Amino acid sequence: MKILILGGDGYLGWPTAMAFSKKGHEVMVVDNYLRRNLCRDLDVEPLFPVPNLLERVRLWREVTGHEIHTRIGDCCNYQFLMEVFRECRPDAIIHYAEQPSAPYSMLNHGAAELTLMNNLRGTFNIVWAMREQAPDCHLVKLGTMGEYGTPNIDIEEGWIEMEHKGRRDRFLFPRQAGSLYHTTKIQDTDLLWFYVRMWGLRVSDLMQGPVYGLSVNDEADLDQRLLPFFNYDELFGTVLNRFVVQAVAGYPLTVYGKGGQTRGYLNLRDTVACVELAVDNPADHGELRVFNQITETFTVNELADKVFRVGKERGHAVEIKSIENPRKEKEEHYYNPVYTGLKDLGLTPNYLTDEVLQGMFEIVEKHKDRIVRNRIFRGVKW
Ligand code: USQ
Repeated sequence: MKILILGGDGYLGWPTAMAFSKKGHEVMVVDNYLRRNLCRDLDVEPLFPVPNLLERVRLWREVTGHEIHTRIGDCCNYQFLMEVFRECRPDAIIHYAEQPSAPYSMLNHGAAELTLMNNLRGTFNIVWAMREQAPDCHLVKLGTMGEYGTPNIDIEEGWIEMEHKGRRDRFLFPRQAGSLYHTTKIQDTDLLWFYVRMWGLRVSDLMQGPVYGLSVNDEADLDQRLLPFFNYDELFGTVLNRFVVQAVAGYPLTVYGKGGQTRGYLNLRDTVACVELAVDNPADHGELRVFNQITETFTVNELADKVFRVGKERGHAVEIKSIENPRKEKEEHYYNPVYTGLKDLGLTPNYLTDEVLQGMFEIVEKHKDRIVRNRIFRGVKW
């Protein structure tokens, strides 16, 4: 298949590009380096330097013999995007091209505006480019479990049947996000559902939880220049990745508030597997298909305890310290999402075992000297 990966330089995008290329698909990757530039400007660079996209593609070719095509540009630029579509003629589009950080979106007016404009304009342009250039193509869009928030009822897989005054209908599951970033994902879903109804587009919307991990394939394990970004800062690092770095640095694990916040988590390897499953089993014309893309749920305290135990075994002086929560979120709550769709398609999860954590520790320890402590917590308040 011809696979177009938008946002292909990122934490999820690059591993996805390697996976599809390895399987023999024709892959084109687009990125405008937004994430790299924001990290540089805000002094929150990842744990180790990552070669730019053109260098990574060269390396990938050397290691595997496979070609990945690249275009550096912005999905908010409709002309550029149309050119990409004309050139690639995709069978499937994987859309990661968004500002992905909740704390960044709450930083100040400029960051909030960038998040809102970038995420919505990008999605809007993609929908239009599909209609104009590739109406049969399947869009796989990265959404987030955070679209649902933490309601006091079970979270269904995207849709809910409702009975009201004796009549029934099916609706998108109610959504109430906890950051502007998460809100833009809700707005994306609304845009997509509108255009699916109007134009019969084929869309899979993946409601993903926080991702952890670094190991993606044998090639990157051997040549670590092929590894994805690994952010451990408050803005772009996800909680488990942060905790492992904190444990190695001897920085008390930053549990926000009571630590009872529960989320659905997944291994980076499973993100890639889920996206592959979605591409291999496309949505129909006029269908917005939603999957809850998580493999298990944990509270923040449970994650901290795991990192504490494995970190201690490896000889680190790990400490857990609850700090005042900079976010506005429930710290103790009901959380029971359904996540059977991707397993029904064949997902075999890589659960968060001690072995997986040991693997994360191994890589982080190699880069211990690069950890910059003042990147870990700055206290971006909601
Ligand atoms: N948390 C801590 N200490 C920390 C960092 C986070 O207690 O040092 C807590 C947060 O308050 C939150 C939970 O851990 O309750 C998860 O935080 P996170 O920073 O790992 O995840 P989040 O900001 O929600 O965003 C991440 C990704 C985002 C994705 C989302 C999925 O950055 O792109 O959409 O996970 S979800 O959380 O399910 O919405």
